[in-house]
Amino acid sequence: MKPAAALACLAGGSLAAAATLNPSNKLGKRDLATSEPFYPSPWMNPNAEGWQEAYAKARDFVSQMTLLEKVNLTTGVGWGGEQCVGQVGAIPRLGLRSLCFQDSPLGIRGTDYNSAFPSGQTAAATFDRGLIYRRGYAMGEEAKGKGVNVLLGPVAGPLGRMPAAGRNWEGFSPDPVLTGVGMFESVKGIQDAGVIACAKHFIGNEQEHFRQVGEAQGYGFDIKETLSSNIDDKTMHELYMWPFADAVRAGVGSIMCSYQQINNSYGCQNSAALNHLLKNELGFQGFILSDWQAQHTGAASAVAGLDMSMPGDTVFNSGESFWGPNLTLAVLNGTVPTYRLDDMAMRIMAAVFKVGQSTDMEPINFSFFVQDTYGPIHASANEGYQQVNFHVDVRGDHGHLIREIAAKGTVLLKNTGSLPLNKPKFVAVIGEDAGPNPNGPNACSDRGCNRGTLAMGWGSGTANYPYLITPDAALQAQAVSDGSRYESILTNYATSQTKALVSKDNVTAIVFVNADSGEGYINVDGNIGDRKNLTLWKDGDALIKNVSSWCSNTIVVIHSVGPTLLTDWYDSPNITAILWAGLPGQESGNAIVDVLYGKVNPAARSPFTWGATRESYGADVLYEPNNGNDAPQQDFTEGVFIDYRYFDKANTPVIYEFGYGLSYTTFEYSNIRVEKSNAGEYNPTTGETAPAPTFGNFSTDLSDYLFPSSEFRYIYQYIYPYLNTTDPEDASADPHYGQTAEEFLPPHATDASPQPLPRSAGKNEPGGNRQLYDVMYTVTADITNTGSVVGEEVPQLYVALGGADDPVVQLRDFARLRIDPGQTAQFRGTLTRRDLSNWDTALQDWVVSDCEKKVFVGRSSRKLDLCAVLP
Ligand SMILES: *[C@@H]1O[C@H](CO)[C@@H](O)[C@H](O)[C@H]1NC(C)=O
Ligand SMILES: *[C@@H]1O[C@H](CO)[C@@H](O)[C@H](O)[C@H]1NC(C)=O
Ligand SMILES: *[C@@H]1O[C@H](CO)[C@@H](O)[C@H](O)[C@H]1NC(C)=O
Ligand SMILES: *[C@@H]1O[C@H](CO)[C@@H](O)[C@H](O)[C@H]1NC(C)=O
Ligand SMILES: *[C@@H]1O[C@H](CO)[C@@H](O)[C@H](O)[C@H]1NC(C)=O
Ligand SMILES: *[C@@H]1O[C@H](CO)[C@@H](O)[C@H](O)[C@H]1NC(C)=O
Ligand SMILES: *[C@@H]1O[C@H](CO)[C@@H](O)[C@H](O)[C@H]1NC(C)=O
Ligand SMILES: *[C@@H]1O[C@H](CO)[C@@H](O)[C@H](O)[C@H]1NC(C)=O
Ligand SMILES: *[C@@H]1O[C@H](CO)[C@@H](O)[C@H](O)[C@H]1NC(C)=O
Ligand SMILES: CC(=O)N[C@H]1CO[C@H](CO)[C@@H](O)[C@@H]1O
Repeated sequence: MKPAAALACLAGGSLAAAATLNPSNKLGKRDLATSEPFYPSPWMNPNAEGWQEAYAKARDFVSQMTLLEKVNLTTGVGWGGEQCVGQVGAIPRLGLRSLCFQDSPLGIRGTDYNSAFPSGQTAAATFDRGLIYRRGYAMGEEAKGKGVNVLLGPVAGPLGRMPAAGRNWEGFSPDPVLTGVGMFESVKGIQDAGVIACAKHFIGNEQEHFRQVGEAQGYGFDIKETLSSNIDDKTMHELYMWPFADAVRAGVGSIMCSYQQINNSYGCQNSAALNHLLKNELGFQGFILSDWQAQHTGAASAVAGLDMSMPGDTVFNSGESFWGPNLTLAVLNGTVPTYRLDDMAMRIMAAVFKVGQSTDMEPINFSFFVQDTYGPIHASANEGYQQVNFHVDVRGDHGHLIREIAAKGTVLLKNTGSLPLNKPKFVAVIGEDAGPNPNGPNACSDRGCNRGTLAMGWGSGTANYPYLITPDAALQAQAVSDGSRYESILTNYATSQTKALVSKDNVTAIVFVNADSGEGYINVDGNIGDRKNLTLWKDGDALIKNVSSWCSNTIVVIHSVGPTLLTDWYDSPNITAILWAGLPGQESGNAIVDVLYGKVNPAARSPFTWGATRESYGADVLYEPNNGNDAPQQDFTEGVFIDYRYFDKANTPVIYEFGYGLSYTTFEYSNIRVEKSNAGEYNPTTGETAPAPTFGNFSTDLSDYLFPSSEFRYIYQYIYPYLNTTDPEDASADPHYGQTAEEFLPPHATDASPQPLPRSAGKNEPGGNRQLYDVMYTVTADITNTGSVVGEEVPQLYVALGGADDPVVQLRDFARLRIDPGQTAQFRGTLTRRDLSNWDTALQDWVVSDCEKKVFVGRSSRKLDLCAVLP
C-alpha cells in the first residue's frame, strides 16, 4: 500500500460525520445536507444510440399533438380512474389508447392467470445472466398479454444498504455490479418482449420508515417531511447510481423517482438527481415518472426533470393534480417552457416506439381495482359497469422457468454429507413454512401476512399465485415415489409431537423457517415494511435448536427476504445441511425437491452477507425520527462500505460471506492469466447539445382549453388536461396562482439554449461516456470439476483498486459454468474502464488511479483462490 499515492487517487467527497443530536432531538439547520440546483432539464438527443428510430417516430407523432393532448399524456388520470395501477390520458384523435402502468418486479400484480416469479433477489442468487434475462422476457410476455404498456420493475433502489430494509428482496443485491447485471438483463428481457421496463426507485430509497408523510403519521410518527437520504457524490456514483447506469445502457424506457428526499430535496423534484445525474450524466432518453404520490409540486417538478405524474392526483382520489389543468396553465402562462412539455411527450412516445409498441394497441383486458368479471371500469368513481376482466391466461409454460430459477437460485450454505438425498428411509418435515396458508395462498391482499410457506414478500412488489406448490406437497410426492416414509408437522409449536417424531430412528428431519418483509403501507406483526429484527419469525431459531437437539440429521431450509442470524445454531454437528431458498415463487416445493434430491446440483451464491450479529452490518434502518417534526436525516456516512465491503473493511468474521455457496461436487481453480487490451486513452466528452426543440404550435386563448362540450362525460375525481373556466386563477384553484417563472423557478430553468455535455457522459451513448465501457483487461482462469458429478460453478472476478478509501475487494464480473466431472472449463472475465475507476468529485469524472491494482478469481468474496497484479 502506498499511502501518498493512494490519497492522491481519492478526491475526498465524503459527507461530514452525522451531526450529533441536540437535547431537543432536532438537528440544527446548518447541519442539513443540501442539493445543488441543476437547470435546464436536458432534452432528448435525436442521435442517442438505440433511440434514433424511436425518436423519429416520436417526433412525427408529437408534432401532431395539441397542447392538451401532450398534457394528457404526461398526467395520470387519478387513482382508480381506469383499470391499471396507473394510466395516463388517452389521445383519441390520434388513435392512442391510455397507456397502462402495472406492478410488479416479479409478475403482474392484482390480476389472475398470471405467474408468480421468484423475487429479484432469488434471481440474483443464480448469478446467471441468461436466467435473469429469461425471467425478464417471460414477465414482459405476461405483461404484454394483459395489455400492460409499462411494467414497474426492475428494482435497484433499495440497493440493500441495510439488511432489515423492507423491500430489498424486490431488487437484487447490495453489490452494485450484481445488481447492475440484474438491471441490464431484466430491462433487455422485458423490453425485448415488447413492454417498457421501469427502473426504480431513483434514488436513495433504502428504507420504508418515513418514506411518506401520511404513511408515517398513520403509524403515529409526527413528521412533516419525508426522510432525507444524504449521499455524497462519490458514494452516489460508485455505489447507488451504478446499477441505474446499467439500466440506462440497456435502453430502459422509464425510471421511477422515489418518495424520500435526497439531500433534503424530494426525489421527484431533485434537479441534481433527475436533471443532472440521470439525464445529463447518464444520458437517459426515456421518461421519469413519479412514484405513486411522490410528486409534491407542479412547475417545480416539471423543470426539475419529472416527465409523468403518477397516478396523476395530488393524493389518491383528491380530484386535484399538480399537473393536468395546472400543467396546461403553466405552459400557457410561460412558467413551464414549451420545450419541456414537448420533451416529456417525446420521451414517453419514444419509449413506446422503442420497445416496438405502436399506436395501434390491443385493449387492456384486466382490472387491478376489480376482481370480478364485471364491474366499474372507472373503479374509484364506480362508473362504467362492463366486463373488465377477461381472465386471459398469460402464463405460457413459465412454470418450468420459474422452477428452474428457483432451484438454481437456492444456495447450499452447509452440507456435511446428508445431501443430496437418495431414497431416504424416513423424511420428517417440520415447520409452518413447509405448508400452505390455510386461508389460501392469496388470502392476504398484497401478501400482507406471513402464514404457511413464504414464496414472496408483501406490498406492491407482488403478484397473485396461480397456485403455490408447498414444500410439504412436493416432498411428500417425492417420498411416496421413492417408497420413503413421510410425515410432516406444519406448525412450529407442536413441540411434543415434533420431539417424538424427529427422535425416531433413521429420520431425515427437514425444518422449514422464514423471515418476511415488505412495503411500508402494510404492517405485519409490528414490521412496518422494514423488519424489526434479523431473526427468524415464529420462533424459527428455537424450532431449529429444538429439532437439532433431538435429531442428528437436521436439514434447515430458510425462505427469507435477506439474511437472518444463524449464529446460535449453524455450526451444530446435528445440522447437516442449510439451504437458503430465497423467495422462490409459485414452484417453491418442486424447486426445493430438485435441489435436496440432486436433480439440480446447487451452484447459487448468496447475494448478500450472513453476519453474526445485526450490529456487524454497520448501517441500519432509522426507526425513530431524529429531527423533531422535520425530515428525518439519514447520513450515508459509511460511503461505499455496505454489506461485504463493510465486513471486509472492519475485518469482521462472517457466518457466510457474499458470493458463497456450495455444490454436490468440488472444483479447483488454477492458472490465472491477465491480458491487457488496447483500450487507449480516455477522452472526456466535450461539446454541447443542440438547442431545445419544440414540436407543433398552440393558441394562447384560454377558451381553447375548456372542457370540450356540454355532452362531455366528466368522471368523478378523474384528472383531465382541461380548464374549468377561462379565469386561470379559478381554473387552477391554487391559492398561490400568479407567480411568474422568474419569481418562482430557479435560474436557467427555462433556458432552451445549447448546453455543455458533461465529460463523463456519452456523446450519443446512454449510460455514460462510451470509453467507460472499454475492456481494459481480460482475466481468465481454469476451473476443474474434481468431484464425481456434473455441476455448475460461479467463478467470481474481484478487484482491489488499491486506494486508501477503496474496498478490500469489489466484485466486477462472474460466470456460471457447467462442467462435467474431471473436466476443466475456462472462466473469462473482463474489466472495463469503469470497473477500474473511482469517481473524482473535483473533476466530475471517472479516473483510474495509479495505485497498484490486484485482481482475484475465486468462489466467493472471501475465498479468492487466484490473484494477480494488473500489469
Ligand atoms: C448531496 O450532498 C453531498 C455533500 O455535499 C454532495 O456531495 C452530493 O453531490 C449531493 N447530492 C445531490 C444529489 O444533491
Ligand atoms: C384525455 O384523456 C381522456 C381519457 O383518459 C380522454 O377522454 C380525453 O379525450 C383526452 N383528451 C384529449 C385532449 O385528448
Ligand atoms: C388481452 O390483451 C391482449 C393485449 O392487449 C390482446 O392481444 C388480447 O386480444 C386481449 N384479450 C381479450 C380477451 O381481450
Ligand atoms: C393545482 O395545484 C394546486 C397545488 O399546487 C392544487 O391545490 C390545485 O387543486 C390544483 N388544481 C387542479 C385543478 O387540480
Ligand atoms: C402559471 O400556472 C401555474 C400552474 O397553475 C401556477 O403555479 C403559476 O403561478 C402561474 N403563473 C403565472 C404567472 O400565472
Ligand atoms: C422478530 O420479528 C418476528 C416478526 O415480527 C417475530 O416473530 C420474532 O419473534 C422477533 N424476534 C425477536 C427475537 O423478537
Ligand atoms: C423448544 O423446546 C422447548 C423445550 O421443550 C419448548 O419450551 C419450546 O416451546 C420449544 N420451541 C419451539 C419453537 O419449538
Ligand atoms: C444431536 O442429536 C442427538 C440425538 O440424535 C442428541 O443426543 C445430541 O445431544 C444432539 N447434539 C446436539 C449438539 O444438539
Ligand atoms: C371542475 O369541474 C368539475 C365538474 O364540474 C368539478 O367537479 C371540479 O371540482 C372542478 N374543478 C375545479 C378545480 O374547479
Ligand atoms: C437404513 C438405516 O439407516 N437403517 C438404520 C435404522 O436405524 C436402526 C437403529 O438405529 C439401525 O440399526 C439401522 O441400520
